[in-house]
Amino acid sequence: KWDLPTASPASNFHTENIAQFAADVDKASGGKLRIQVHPNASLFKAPEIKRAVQGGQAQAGEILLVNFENEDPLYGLDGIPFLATSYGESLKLYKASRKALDDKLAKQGMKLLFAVPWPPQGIYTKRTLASVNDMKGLKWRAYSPATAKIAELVGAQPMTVQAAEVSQALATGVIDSYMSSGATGFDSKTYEHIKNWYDTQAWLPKNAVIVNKKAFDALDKATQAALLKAAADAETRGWKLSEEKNGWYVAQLKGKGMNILKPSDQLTADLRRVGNHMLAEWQRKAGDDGKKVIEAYRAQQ
Ligand code: PCA
Repeated sequence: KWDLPTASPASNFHTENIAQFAADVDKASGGKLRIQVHPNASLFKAPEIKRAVQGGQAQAGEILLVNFENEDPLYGLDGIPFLATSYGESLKLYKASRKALDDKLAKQGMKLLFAVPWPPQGIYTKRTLASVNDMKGLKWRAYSPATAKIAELVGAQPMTVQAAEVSQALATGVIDSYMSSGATGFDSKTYEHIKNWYDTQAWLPKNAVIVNKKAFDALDKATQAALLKAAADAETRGWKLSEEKNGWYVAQLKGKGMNILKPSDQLTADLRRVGNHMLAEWQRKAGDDGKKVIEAYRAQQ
């Protein structure tokens, strides 16, 4: 019996996908491997899940890769604004980086089972934004080093708040803006506090389901095969689900009275400049390994 902690609520599409994955594993292994999913950061908080899997406190877990960019730039690849902005591009970026990602995790005693993107990231803000000048002084919720960096570059005040605490941070006025998907805006009932969402489609960060290597190796061959098959299915299903539910989530926000806004040309150009700056910085930090991944990504375009 395995534990699999996640940070999202049970109703989130990632968690639903993982619940299906666990059910598939149970069935395909003839009940030999039972995976208990712990949603909503109930077992470990989002930033603690990776270390818990590494240390074997949990056999498996779901992490947001960009949370770990300070550990290694590779984890931050899919959080670079405007590098990959659609599901198609995001899949290419994943293909270009999957091996490097799995190798990195292997060095840390883990294994990548599957990864699924969040829907494209837009800006939740009480203010209306004509350009990045209007972002100065925003109380900006960050969920990763890159989203904190954006705040720094546009003159906003970054504050790290995990998704599970966004609702609280909005209610108490600690934050008045952030970038994320329609999914997280819906899960956190952001529409109760913020009226505007700029659909910038800036990047699609991925969640990854990882497993402790020793726990994996301890399974018999047939169970390992069943697990990997269910993981491959979950990956395919998760990418589809993310794309399908993206429209649904945005429609819910609209239904709750939010303005879904197309960013102005000026705002788009300004944000792209921010993205270019961050890509250059990322490439400096990621060195030759990073260069290879970016080249493999560009080669598919
Ligand atoms: N939701 C997560 C990460 C990206 C997303 O869409 C969050 O806001 O924490």
